[in-house]
Amino acid sequence: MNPFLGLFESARAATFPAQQGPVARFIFGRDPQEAAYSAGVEGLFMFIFWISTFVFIGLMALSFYWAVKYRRRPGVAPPRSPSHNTALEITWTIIPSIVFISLFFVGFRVYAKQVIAPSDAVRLDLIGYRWGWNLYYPGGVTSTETLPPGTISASSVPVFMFPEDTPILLEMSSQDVIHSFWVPDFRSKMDLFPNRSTSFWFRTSKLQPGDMDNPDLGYPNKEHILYCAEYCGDQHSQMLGLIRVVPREVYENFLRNPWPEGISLVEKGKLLHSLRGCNACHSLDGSSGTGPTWLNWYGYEHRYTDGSTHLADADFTRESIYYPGRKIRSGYQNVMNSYLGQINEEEMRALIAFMRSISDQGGDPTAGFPDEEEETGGN
Ligand code: HEC
Ligand SMILES: [Cu+2]
Repeated sequence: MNPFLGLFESARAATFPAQQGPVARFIFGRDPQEAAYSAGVEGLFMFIFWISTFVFIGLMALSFYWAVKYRRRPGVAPPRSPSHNTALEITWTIIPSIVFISLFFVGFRVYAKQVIAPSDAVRLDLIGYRWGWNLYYPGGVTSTETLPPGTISASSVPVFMFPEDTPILLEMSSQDVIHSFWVPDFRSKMDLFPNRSTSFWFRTSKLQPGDMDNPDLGYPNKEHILYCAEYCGDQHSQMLGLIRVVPREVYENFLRNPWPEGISLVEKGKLLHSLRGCNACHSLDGSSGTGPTWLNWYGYEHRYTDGSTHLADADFTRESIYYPGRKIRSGYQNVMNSYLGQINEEEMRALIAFMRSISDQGGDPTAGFPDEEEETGGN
């Protein structure tokens, strides 16, 4: 390490230890425990906080003291101000300079730590969209779990698993507008852009037997809430995720076998409706949102802005999901993104089975895959 940097760093570490003090706890709330999470952001914040507090209290005390000491008194003529004092002027130049320059070095170090990920970090792709997150694990695996509505948000929230005690590098981009990855527990955030990639890294904590943020899981885990910190439209406030740090075996098991055991195609489709964010625009209860409801959609004829009508069958569903701009449903805007390359064949079948299952014209969704046999309903 550069000896100059080392000097400032050890000075900072000696004055402000990595352990969260009572004031830091008051300001930040929950202790992230491991300084690695926050790349020293919290320490840097407290460093600046204490310097500012010290200067503020010092200045206020001195002004008050002098205001009293040199107040106007009857019979005492005001003394002439000194024109200058070399020793004093040098002191008040040099001391603040040292303080500010040290802030630069300490800050730069934290910044560098934060932008340069360790070379052994696990790289994962994170895509932000209106209004949700897709995290792609190796082999195209995506999250298969959501928190039910009402747990931390009015809508369901995807759960993203990460192995414990591992550096994670997220390669991020956005599908539509600017979003921002923000996990308050990590003390830091990073924007996601539609036309550029950005990255964010953090180290997950080493789990202790007592780490049981979700006691129902039966194994140690820590949970952190992920927010979007860049206003991105209607349901920006619901653009949440849950980051769950789990033991390595649990993570590896998930990669091998992402779907819960014995889950049916229809249930899978129902999960995908919230996991892939379709729920932001498509209701299941007949109410229309940004997009048409899925209730009794499949197997019926619908009207489109070019004046045509179409039967909602398997083929048309596939086209609507991969090429949503081709036929715009009357009364709606062309705001749905194409899911080409993001929803694979298995997931498409699950979605179709689910849409059939909630339509009284859908036939029996378990009777076979719609693209493999004659349609049962609507034709
Ligand atoms: C940002 C809002 C939004 C999201 C997210 C969204 N859609 Fe849509 N979707 C729409 C809108 C608006 C329409 C109607 C306009 C059109 O036909 O393109 C639509 C139309 C559709 C249609 C055709 C409906 C019809 O009557 O023709 C299907 C099928 C569909 N979406 C499926 C999905 C699936 C599956 C997902 C999730 C993987 C999804 N949508 C995510 C807004 C959205
Ligand atoms: Cu957003």
